[in-house]
Amino acid sequence: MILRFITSNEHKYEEIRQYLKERGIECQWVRMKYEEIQDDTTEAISLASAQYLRGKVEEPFFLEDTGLYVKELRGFPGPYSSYVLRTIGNEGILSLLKGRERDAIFKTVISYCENGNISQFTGILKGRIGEYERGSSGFGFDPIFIPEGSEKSLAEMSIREKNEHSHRINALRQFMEFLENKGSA
Ligand code: ITT
Repeated sequence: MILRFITSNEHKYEEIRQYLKERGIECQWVRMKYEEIQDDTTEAISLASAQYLRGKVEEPFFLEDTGLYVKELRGFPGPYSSYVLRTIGNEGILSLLKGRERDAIFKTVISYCENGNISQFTGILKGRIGEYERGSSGFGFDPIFIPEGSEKSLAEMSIREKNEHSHRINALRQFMEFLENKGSA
């Protein structure tokens, strides 16, 4: 089967494409930027995006919304992650956290739309915010995020290494199980 993935973000597509390719599943990139609502949860934003695209993009399709949640900042930037990256950036987060606890999680919520029905799959990656930016692969917050049990930031990993534990792939695994149980993948 071919899975249609709607995103404007080439890195997200590449991570998902590689994971699916190794499992013999083809991923088709629908490259578009769509309107995203502002809400307090990643789940709600992901769902609203799928509802907005339903009827506009050929089904079945999926998309995902991702946020970085820093415990000490009570979950900030969470659903405001894009805006925060564009404004204060990784350096801004590092200054907010000087001398403070650094626990954080990444959360990805995939929304899959088939025959007008939307199903959601959530994946989490636990870790901490490093003391400074490290590494040059990946994108977004990768240089400041160190997964639990790792010495490296996500930006110091290859896509394959990042995919072993990432929020995105954890959500994708559940999505794949759902399709297998339905007999579609
Ligand atoms: P879409 O078209 O799929 O919405 P986007 O880049 O706008 O692409 P999000 O709103 O889901 O994606 O992402 C919020 C921000 O979090 C965005 O600035 C990303 O760069 C960043 N981000 C998302 N996933 C990440 C990851 O795996 N590692 C580091 N940063 C990530």
